[in-house]
Amino acid sequence: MLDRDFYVRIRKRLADEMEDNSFYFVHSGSEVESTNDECYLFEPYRNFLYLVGLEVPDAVLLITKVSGKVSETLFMHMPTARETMYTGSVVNEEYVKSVTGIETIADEHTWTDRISRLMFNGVVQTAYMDVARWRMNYPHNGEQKLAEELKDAYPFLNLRNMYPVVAKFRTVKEKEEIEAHRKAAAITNEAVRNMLRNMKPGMTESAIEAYYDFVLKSNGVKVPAFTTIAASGPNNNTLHYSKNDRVTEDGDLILFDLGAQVDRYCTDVSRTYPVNGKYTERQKQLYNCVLEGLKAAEALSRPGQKKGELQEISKKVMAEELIKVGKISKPEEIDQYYFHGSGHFIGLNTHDVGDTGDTILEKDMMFTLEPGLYFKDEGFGFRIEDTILITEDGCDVLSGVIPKEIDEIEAYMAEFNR
Ligand SMILES: [Mn+2]
Repeated sequence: MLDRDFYVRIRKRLADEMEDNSFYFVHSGSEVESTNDECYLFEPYRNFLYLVGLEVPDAVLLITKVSGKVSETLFMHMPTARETMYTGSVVNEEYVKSVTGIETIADEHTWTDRISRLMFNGVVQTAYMDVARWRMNYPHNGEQKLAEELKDAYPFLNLRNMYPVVAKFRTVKEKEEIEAHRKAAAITNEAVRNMLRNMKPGMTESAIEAYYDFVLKSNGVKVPAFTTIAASGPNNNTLHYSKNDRVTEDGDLILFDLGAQVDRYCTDVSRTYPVNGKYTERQKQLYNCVLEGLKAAEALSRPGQKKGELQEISKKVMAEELIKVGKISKPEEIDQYYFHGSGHFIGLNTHDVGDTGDTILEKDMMFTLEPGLYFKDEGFGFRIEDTILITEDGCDVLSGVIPKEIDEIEAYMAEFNR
């Protein structure tokens, strides 16, 4: 987790958004059964994590604002002595207070009593839930169940959704978050370089990927930000390829789309490298069309720029480059080689929240740019993606140290047994 001051600051900002005589509640999410006695890896609800810093299931943060007075309570299950014996958990009340800055920690079962007391004198008429829904038909989560119970007991309650407000906060990073992002990018850089040092034709995509995983785990990153794509040869052209079981061949390119995470702050990077350390002349020619497209968009990434325009810029430049090399004759013909969006916000999610579609970039926003060109007819494709931080007057490409210039890539790979 980040420094306690961060969470205290964000909760204060949230409380400032609440009207008087109201309360806000956010549920941390629940464990989901997978098979037999196993559960899927726990994924905390990111707005809870953003406000509290703890990854515990079935906890609820309650912020009340009554007659101008703000108070915070965290309802959660404290590990019993027996549970601690099994898991070695260090979680107790003192620990929770010290990492979250929340002064009142309450047993999860006292929620009903607390809400009853809060609602009894009739002063509170508004409650803010925090619900993000990707699909209307997904099962109801803990947050929605709490909201339904409240509405059932207090039908007059004015229920509102704070999710978009918190999502908006998350689009502009605090210094602690940027620090975590920088660490994640540095680990990703080291991990990608470890693959470059060790890969050669004949290895499976997964064996190459293992050199990446080794560096992540060595740096305390237990799981990457998302499932690694290591797509060689014809698999370059499958956008979300993740089988990673093909045996690489001499002359193949391998397209990586990957990233480490630190405190859940993600990196998302794509690179397309020659497995044997050298691009063919044709590969170089077409690779540079994508690279120019990325660089053109990065050059315009600064405060005041419409985020949505950046991908059009990449596309326009790539089309010009493809015309120069004679691959296409009219700009619109690029559509047969380029068919996905280029870039998304990044943060506590790889595809992060808060992009309204007409976002104007501001200092400390973070996003990715990821142009690609996919040539089924040539047997290979490319994607090059960076994780970008908007600065005062431009941008800082956090993943920029991960080799993407052809000369740099070939020189680096040549240092290692080639
Ligand atoms: Mn991406």
